[in-house]
Amino acid sequence: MAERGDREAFVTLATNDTYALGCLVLGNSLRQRAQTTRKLVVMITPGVTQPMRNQLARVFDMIYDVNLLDSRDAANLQLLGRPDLSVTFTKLHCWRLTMFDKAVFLDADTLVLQNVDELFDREELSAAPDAGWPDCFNSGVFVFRPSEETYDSLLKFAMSQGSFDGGDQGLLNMYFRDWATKDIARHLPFIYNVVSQAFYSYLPAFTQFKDSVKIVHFIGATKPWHHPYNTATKEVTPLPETGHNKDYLQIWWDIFMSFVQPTLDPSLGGLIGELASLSLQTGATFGGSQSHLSEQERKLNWERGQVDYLGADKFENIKEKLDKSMKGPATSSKTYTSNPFSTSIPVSTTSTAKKPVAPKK
Ligand SMILES: [Mn+2]
Repeated sequence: MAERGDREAFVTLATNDTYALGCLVLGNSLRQRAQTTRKLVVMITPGVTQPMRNQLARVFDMIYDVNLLDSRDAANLQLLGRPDLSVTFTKLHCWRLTMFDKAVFLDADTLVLQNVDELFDREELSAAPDAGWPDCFNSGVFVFRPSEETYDSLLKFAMSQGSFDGGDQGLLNMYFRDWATKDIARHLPFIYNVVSQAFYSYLPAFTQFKDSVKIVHFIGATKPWHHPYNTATKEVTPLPETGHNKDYLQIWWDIFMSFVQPTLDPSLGGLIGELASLSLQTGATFGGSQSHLSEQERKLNWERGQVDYLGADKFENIKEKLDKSMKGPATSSKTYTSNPFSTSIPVSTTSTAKKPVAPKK
């Protein structure tokens, strides 16, 4: 019988190259900082390029390809007609990792500060309360048991019930609906999923307990890689209004510069290429602004419920866009470009698919 460490895994998900950056830092935080004895798995969609895939292979024990078009059963085929659920569907694939007895899912925007291998002693579904509505769990960190049966059941549930927030969190909270009341052992302490703005909402508690924090979650549209970083001082400057804690951002950047940046491929374009070209000698400051959110990323964030209310998605901008398209020439259909599967799924603009309005995750 295999060692327990081989039958249990931490699982994360990258839907594009930028989120793959988050996965790389997360993976290194688990290995270098937390010294985990368990396997590391990253699920990737076709939105991740080969060079980034190679990067991920340096850190993760297993790369698991998730492709919506690998339709396997009727429920999958039905989902093809429901692009609003496709991002949700992607995360559910973690239940198909049945080579593992138990697993812990971690969002790509989480960071592990201390060893958390004790999470594998918990049962499905264990998760920490969501800071916004504590009777719901936050789906950025959860313990689960891979099972094809559960996966099918989740898909069927998704098809019939949808998700109240349009994302995986709403769906999983509806599916595991007795989480809040049934068994306190399935409530992970908040220290396993501390939103990095926690110090802002309850400073005395943050001051009291910050040394016991084990996992940080950088919720919201702005991610650690969007903040400006100075290569001479090796310091990150948190963007105002994001509420991200500087100490946590600094740990993220320290891990990134030590273990990820040196091996990034400078030939990659955009944000990744820019990060790969960062030289410690020149003392350059890495950009760090909302403009680093590409149009596609921004749409993906929107779909995930990470709406940039104060920036690009603010009401005036949306209204302006609406006014423009209402005055503009009528178009019969166009390709929906806000999810990783967009290139393959043309969606009529008259689709009644509802826009998700998930809380920030
Ligand atoms: Mn998240």
